[in-house]
Amino acid sequence: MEARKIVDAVKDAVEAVTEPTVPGTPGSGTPGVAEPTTPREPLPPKSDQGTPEPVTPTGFDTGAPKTARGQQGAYLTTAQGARLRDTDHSLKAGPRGPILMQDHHFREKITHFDHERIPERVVHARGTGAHGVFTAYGSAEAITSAGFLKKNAETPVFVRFSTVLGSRGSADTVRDTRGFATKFYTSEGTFDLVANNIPVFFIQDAIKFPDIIHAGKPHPDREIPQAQSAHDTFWDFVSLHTEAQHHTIWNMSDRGIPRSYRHMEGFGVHTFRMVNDAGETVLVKFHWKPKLGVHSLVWEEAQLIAGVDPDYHRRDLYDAIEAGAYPEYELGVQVFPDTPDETFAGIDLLDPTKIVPEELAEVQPIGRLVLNRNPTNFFAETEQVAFHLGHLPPGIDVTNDPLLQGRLFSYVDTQLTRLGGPNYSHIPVNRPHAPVNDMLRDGFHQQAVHAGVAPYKPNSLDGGNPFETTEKAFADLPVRVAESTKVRENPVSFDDHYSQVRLFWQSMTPVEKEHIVSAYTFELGKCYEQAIKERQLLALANIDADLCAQVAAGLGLPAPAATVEPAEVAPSPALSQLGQEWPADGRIIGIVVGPDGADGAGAVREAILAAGALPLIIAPAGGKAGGLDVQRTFNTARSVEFDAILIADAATPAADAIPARDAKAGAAGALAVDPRVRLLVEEAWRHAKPVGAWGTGTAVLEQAGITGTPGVFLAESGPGALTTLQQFLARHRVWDRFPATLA
Ligand code: HDE
Repeated sequence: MEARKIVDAVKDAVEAVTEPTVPGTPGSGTPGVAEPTTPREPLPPKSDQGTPEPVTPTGFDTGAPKTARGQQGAYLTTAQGARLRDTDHSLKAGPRGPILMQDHHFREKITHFDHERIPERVVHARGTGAHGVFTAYGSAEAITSAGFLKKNAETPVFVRFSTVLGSRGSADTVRDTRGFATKFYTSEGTFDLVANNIPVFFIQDAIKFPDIIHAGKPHPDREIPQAQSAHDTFWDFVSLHTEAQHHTIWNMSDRGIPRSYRHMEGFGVHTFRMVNDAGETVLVKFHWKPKLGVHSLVWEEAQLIAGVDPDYHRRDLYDAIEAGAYPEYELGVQVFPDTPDETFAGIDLLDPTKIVPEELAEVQPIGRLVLNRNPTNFFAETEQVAFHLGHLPPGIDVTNDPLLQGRLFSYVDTQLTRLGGPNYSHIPVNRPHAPVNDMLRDGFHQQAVHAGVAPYKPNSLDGGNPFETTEKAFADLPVRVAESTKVRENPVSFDDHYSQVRLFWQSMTPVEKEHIVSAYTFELGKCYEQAIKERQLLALANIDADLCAQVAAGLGLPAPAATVEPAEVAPSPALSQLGQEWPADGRIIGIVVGPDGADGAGAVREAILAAGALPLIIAPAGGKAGGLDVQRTFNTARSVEFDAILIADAATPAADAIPARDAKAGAAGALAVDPRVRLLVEEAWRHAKPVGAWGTGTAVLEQAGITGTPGVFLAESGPGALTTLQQFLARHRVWDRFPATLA
């Protein structure tokens, strides 16, 4: 009886507060943006939500669908094309009743949703892609018969950039290697150049790949840390398996935290073989060189971005392409004679833990890549693209590098699980642009309706088709395979694990060395096991005593003595990122203005656009500031988004807008500076970015206490500030500010 009363009471209460819902009641939509009742185009993005405006004329008809963001057509249908009246309510036995089994639309919608996800890539799960065009210079014609490398040949490409260790949703700016995989849709068959931004690898033999990846991925018990190498299992493995030390020092250098995918080199890592029309062969290593130069983040900046904007690199690439600031890279090759011992200058070309310094073998440019179109659909293109080292056109072949040999197996194999069967080359982004006439049949997700009755050779029933040919066909080169016995061994030359690591360290400038020391100290400082730290210090001692001593001091541990005689190495200046000047194209400059804009801000903005960089106006609130469109507000802006900051106005806030904790902002009688603007400037300064000001903006620099330090400038006017700024941007950062910032 008591229970019955409670049920009744609850029922009464629920009925009292529940208004009957009437679909389509006027005013039931989102306030201010009512749901359209007749088909129309999607709303354009708001001014502060859009991508930065174009900075260069596009120059290309990229073929991208112009209205690709909408749905396909006006009326909703089932998967079978039947139009639908209602997709918001399931079919029920009365408004309060259970869902009926016969609701085929409900079942189709939910079932498809339940199966929307596919397994993420086992490595390189986090990535982003873009379409582009590769144009050959013709300079490789003498060494390869590949048609796409003939002079002025234009080939469509799809590129996917990635991190290695993190899951699909992990942050972009973690310390890691970056993937740089390019699919050339050549008319002679697809060529995949599946490269990284680091020219060496952790292991010399593919059979060790599961070991290094298991060590780098999160701990199997707690599934932490995500997308990090700063943990015990990673350092346990690399300190024991010392052939990993070369790749590891690249990760600990600024190369491990690129500024963007536009500022990154790419390396094929392995040595490949090229063959020309006369059948002559050479050995080559592939290099991508970014037009904007190789630049990196600083560590604190990378960490902040991982929280503030985990999609930073993805966003940068997308925005740059939408803005017309198309990323460009030059493809180059180092060319070596194809000698029986497969070495060059004493370096074993089959050892993927070794580079050939550019000073010994120049990188010769053979073509130019321009990324000019964003994918229309991330899943369809970027997620489903499948690369494979065995996608080779005639004129390019593999070598016996044992890492490369293993990869030739892995890349097909992994797609079988990830893309659900053997027909992944039928997915639009994977379809070759060359005519396909294979005898592969059936299987899951078969898209082709093959005609004919004889998918076998020899046959007479299909007229003997298809025929083999020697014309423009891939040829297996008659490369000599040494007569030998079966062994599980490496060549002796693979045993040198330290000399090239030392070469890298000694090629760095003092600032870069300081960053490397900080990175090792940070990562080892995150390890719990004392024995692992000590063992890695021993590896560092074998690389360089000074490096070891500095890291040991940071860890508070004794520096061990080397167990290997240090090699005499000649530094390779090409390995350093410093010392050159680069175009400022696509660099992002924040201009802080007040609620009413600022004198000269509009002119500077125009001048920045004309110089090929991207100005973003930062104001106290969104909308307009003195006629300027506001792209960022004091709430949404954070220094890490910008390569430089210009303060046009101190942006004096109303006294009561300053949070109490910042009431001390500014000396008595000085302009009150919004604390968010001060933070913007202080962070930019710590990260060695140029900071300039004019007008009342100079008060901000004074209050931050940075006036008179390198890269901080006061200008008479807006245009004056830009001239000074450009000089700093050409060198990327104000390097003189390190190491005082300890970033
Ligand atoms: Fe990969 N690698 N890898 N790798 N790799 C994959 O293939 C593998 C290696 C690289 O954006 C996987 O489709 C083995 C070196 C890139 O889709 C997998 C070995 C280099 C990408 C695989 C290596 C790379 C991958 C996972 C040691 C630089 C991303 C998903 C022998 C030259 C491609 C996939 C994309 C992806 C295996 C070593 C670059 C499992 C076994 C060295 C850029 O097949």
